[in-house]
Amino acid sequence: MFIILLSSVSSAIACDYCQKGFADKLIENTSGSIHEAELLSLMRASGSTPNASQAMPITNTLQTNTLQVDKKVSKLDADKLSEKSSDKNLDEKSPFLKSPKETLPPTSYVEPGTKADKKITITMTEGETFIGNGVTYKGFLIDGKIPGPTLIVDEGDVVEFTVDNKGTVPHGVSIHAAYTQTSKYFGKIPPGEKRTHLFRSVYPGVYMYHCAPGGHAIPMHVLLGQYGMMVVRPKNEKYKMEEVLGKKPDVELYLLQHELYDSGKAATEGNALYTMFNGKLFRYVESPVMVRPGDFVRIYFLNVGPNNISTFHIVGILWDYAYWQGSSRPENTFIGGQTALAGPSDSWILDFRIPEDEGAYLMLTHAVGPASRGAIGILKAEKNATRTPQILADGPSYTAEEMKSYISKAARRISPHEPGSEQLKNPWRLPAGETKANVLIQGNSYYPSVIEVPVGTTVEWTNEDVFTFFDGEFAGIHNVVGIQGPDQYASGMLGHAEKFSHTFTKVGEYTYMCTPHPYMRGIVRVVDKKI
Ligand SMILES: [Cu+2]
Repeated sequence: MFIILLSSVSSAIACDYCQKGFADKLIENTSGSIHEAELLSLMRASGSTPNASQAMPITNTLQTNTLQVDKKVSKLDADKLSEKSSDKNLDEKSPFLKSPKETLPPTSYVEPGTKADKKITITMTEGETFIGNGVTYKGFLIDGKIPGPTLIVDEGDVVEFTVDNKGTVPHGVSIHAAYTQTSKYFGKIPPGEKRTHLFRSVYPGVYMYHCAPGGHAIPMHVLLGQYGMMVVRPKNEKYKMEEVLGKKPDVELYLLQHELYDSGKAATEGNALYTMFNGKLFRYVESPVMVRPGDFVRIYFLNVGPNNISTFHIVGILWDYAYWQGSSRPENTFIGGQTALAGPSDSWILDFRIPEDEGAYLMLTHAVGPASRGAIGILKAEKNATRTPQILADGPSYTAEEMKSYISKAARRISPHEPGSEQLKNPWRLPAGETKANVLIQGNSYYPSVIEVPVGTTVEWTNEDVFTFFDGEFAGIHNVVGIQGPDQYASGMLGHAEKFSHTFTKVGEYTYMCTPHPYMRGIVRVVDKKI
């Protein structure tokens, strides 16, 4: 039965699980685990073109409840809320609405068919980009870059948001600026399909958006680089600094801090290999942000993480005003301060002046480890500087020709879910005297992803992914299927803590993959004992 499975796998690696025949053949190769049963039922339900509404055999009752709440809230609009808030009875009952003047905005829910003020489309793919210092990174991209595009809308805008999945695995989106359900519309978009949904921008601020194909795949696609910044600008209210100075900023810098990892194990454990601003190591050291003494500078700061905190600081600058989460409300405005503390997905708007003398101001996270791994930039003050008034948080994008050149010259090619170029700790070699090697399946990758063992060694794979709930790119369930090498082998589907082992009796290089997650690859290099 392994041979039947293997012939199916090697014929079409890109999206095997989309093929109905593949799911049927998988049934012949069962381990009998509960996880495998879940995966098989998911495959049967989704067929070759799964979508969010039909592919939900792992039921989430919470989502059903939320839908009911949505409907109730949708009946409220700003005027009705305003009337209610001036109602004396409500004031007495509510712990929040103490002032008759206090109102709440509507939520982001809008009826289908509402006319949009802004239209946004983002495109999801898997691919490789250049992150500086001679390093390329192969992960998941939005509009061909990491981070994805900076999305800017105004308070009150009805936004028509479209996600176009041009990749080979399911993608989706979670929009933190939306105060309503988005997961059920954008939760799991099959390869080659698009989804569109409307929402209203209600609270001004600086927000994260990220890929969210459901369940275990949400953290995985975030760890792999699919995220970006979305800004909602206030409509009537002004940020305090604009009131005080009577002008708009001279320079606006949208600054997104994020980290990248060399393996799924490192990613799920938070051991970042690189940390950077806007997609490139030391991007604004190489090309400083130019300002003039006396300028009013605004930084839209978002720490995406996805694991580490940031204490953003500029050497020689104090914030005149810092606005929590980018909110323009006076209650969320702080005066003075040396750092902006931001956990993953936290944000600030930071307003300050450039002092009178010329010079360089270092921008960094004062968590010094991450800073030394790439999260440092320079604001350079010169009297006659040529300024760029608005610098967005988009990662750099490259032409196919440029990428070809970067790849050919790369000192290192990082890929958290496959070997890539020879990695930092790889190939891992079996210590002398040992006859068994262990490979972990963690964070949608094999670790170590390349191992070198003497002929006759038994390799045991253990699935260390824990998150097997909810629908979405087949959760944290994995397998091991040989696709190249002198010998053939394939495991059943492995749930959390389940194992598979195979003894390698022939010298050679063996490449294997995970069929539910076809981008996951590993290598076993079997060498003669005498070598
Ligand atoms: Cu994705």
